[in-house]
Amino acid sequence: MRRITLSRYLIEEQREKGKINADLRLLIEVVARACKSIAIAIGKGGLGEGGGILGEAGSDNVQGEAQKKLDVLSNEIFLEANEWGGHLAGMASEEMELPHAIPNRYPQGEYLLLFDPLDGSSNIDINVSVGTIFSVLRCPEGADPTLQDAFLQPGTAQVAAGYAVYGPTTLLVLTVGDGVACFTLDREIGSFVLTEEKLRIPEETKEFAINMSNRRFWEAPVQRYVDELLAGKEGPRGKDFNMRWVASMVADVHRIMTRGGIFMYPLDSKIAAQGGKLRLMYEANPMAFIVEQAGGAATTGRQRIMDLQPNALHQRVPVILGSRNEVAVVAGYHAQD
Ligand code: AHM
Ligand code: MG
Repeated sequence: MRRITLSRYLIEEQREKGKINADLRLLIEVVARACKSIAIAIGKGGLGEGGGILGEAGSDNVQGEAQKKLDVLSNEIFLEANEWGGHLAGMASEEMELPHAIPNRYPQGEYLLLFDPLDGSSNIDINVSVGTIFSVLRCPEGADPTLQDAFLQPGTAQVAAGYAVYGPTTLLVLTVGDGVACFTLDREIGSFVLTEEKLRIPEETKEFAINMSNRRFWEAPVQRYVDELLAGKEGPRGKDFNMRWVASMVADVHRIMTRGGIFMYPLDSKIAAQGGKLRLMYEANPMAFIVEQAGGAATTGRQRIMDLQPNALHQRVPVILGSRNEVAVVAGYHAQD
C-alpha cells in the first residue's frame, strides 16, 4: 500500500492540484509539528516535578477562565513554532486577549493563523481526549495584523482549517478546501500518515450530542427538537436516537466526522449575554469549514456559521453542526419560531 505522509499529501495538493502554495504548505507542516509537540507533552501527564503538566497554571485567560498548565504550554508551543517561518503576518489565540505580532527579526508572510491550542481542557485531569483547533485566513492588503480588525473575516474566507485529537491515537484532520483528509501520527517514525483521504459525514443519523443539563435554559426550537429525539419510535421522528457527550468539542466533532450525528451547543439563557458558549473564530468557523467540506452543515440555528460577519476576536456563537438532514430539521424549527 502507498504510504502517504502529510508532507507528501501537501506536496501533491500544491504541485498536482494547485490547491495550496509553498507558504501555506509550510504553515500546515509547522502547525502539524506543533501538534506533535503538544501530543508528547500531554502524554507525559502527571510525570515530572510538581505533578507534571497537569493541574492549574494559577492564571486566568482573556475570558476569565482558569488556565491549566497545559493550556499555557500548548499556547507557547504554537507561538514559538509559527513565529520564525516567514509564512505568517500574525496569530490570534483563544488564550490571548490581543493578536500576537510576529517579532521584527523574522520575515512576515501573507497568512493569519487562529487557534484554540487546547480545547476541552477540563478533560485533561481525567485523561479523556482533548484537541487543538486551527483556522487560516489571508491577511487583507494594507491591514495591520497586530490589530483584531485584520482577523474579523467570515468563515467563508478561510483557506485551511483543521484539528488534532489527542486520544488513544493522535489524529490530524485537515481541509484546504478540497475535501477533508485524516492523518494518524505514527509515533515510531514521528510522521502524520494519511489514513482517510475523503471523510464524508452520513446525511442521516440516529445520534445526537448536547449538554442535556442545560435543557431548561434552551430556546424553544432546540427544546422541541431534542424532545422529539427523546420521544424515539413513539414520537414524531418515528425512530430511537442515541446520545453522546464527551464535553471535548474536538472528540465530539470527530465522532460525527466518522459515523455521523448532530452536535449542538445552542444559545441558552445563562449565556445569552455572551452570545453562546463556543468561540466563532477558534471553534465554530474551523469546525464549520471542515464539516461542510465533508458534506455536513453548520448553523447557529438561524444563519450558516461561515456567513457570519465577526465583530470581535473572542465572539461566541451558538453551534449546531453535523449530518446535513438533521441540521436542516433544527434550522427549520428556528425558522418557524
Ligand atoms: P474550552 O475551549 O474552554 O475548553 O471550552 C470549550 C469546550 C468544548 O470543547 C466542549 O464542547 C464544551 O466546552 C463543553 O462544555 P460543557 O462543559 O458546558 O459541557
Ligand atoms: Mg476551546
